[in-house]
Amino acid sequence: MSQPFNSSAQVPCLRDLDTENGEFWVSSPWNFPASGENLSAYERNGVFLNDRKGGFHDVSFASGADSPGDGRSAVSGDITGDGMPELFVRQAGGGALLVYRNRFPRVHSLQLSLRGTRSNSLGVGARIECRMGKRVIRRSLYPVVNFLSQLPAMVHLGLGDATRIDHLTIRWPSGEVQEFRDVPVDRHIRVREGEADYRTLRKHRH
Ligand SMILES: [Ca+2]
Repeated sequence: MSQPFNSSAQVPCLRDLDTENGEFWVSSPWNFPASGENLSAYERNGVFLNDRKGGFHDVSFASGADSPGDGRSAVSGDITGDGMPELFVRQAGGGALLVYRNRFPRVHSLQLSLRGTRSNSLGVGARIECRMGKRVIRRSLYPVVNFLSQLPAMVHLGLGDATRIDHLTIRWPSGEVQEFRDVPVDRHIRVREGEADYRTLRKHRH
């Protein structure tokens, strides 16, 4: 349509609809949620579990998050304070916002926030490397992760059964590199660029 930001615009249907076969027409795209129609044709959302061997398991039904709604974005973040991120799904039909509490078996984790001094203040663009024995996890801090959705500017590291981090390395956008050894887990820590010690903001609830 020629005026996508005109919320009162109406576009007439171009031909007769075959309603018996489920065809529908919504004359303004702003009216999809109100009309109850569903652009995804009630296709169910999918959830896939990383098996850490290069594959994924389809756990859509088992997770309970296989909503038939018209999903637009999904992000995850821990709102219960136990270190296990919840799943948030924003939909245009079938419920505007779905929140799925994380009931997977508890694993160890670390939340890491950054405060830049030479770099930008939230450390956006920093690269984080986490070593535990032979296992290495690499993440970048980018708080924008999905369509019209945003998470706090932190990195959430799922650590499995590891109870300590041998080496935690932060490569700041400024080029500064900081390394910490033998870092305890199950907490939210904050690292300030250039400071020798990190600060523990909160320990995860048990
Ligand atoms: Ca949680």
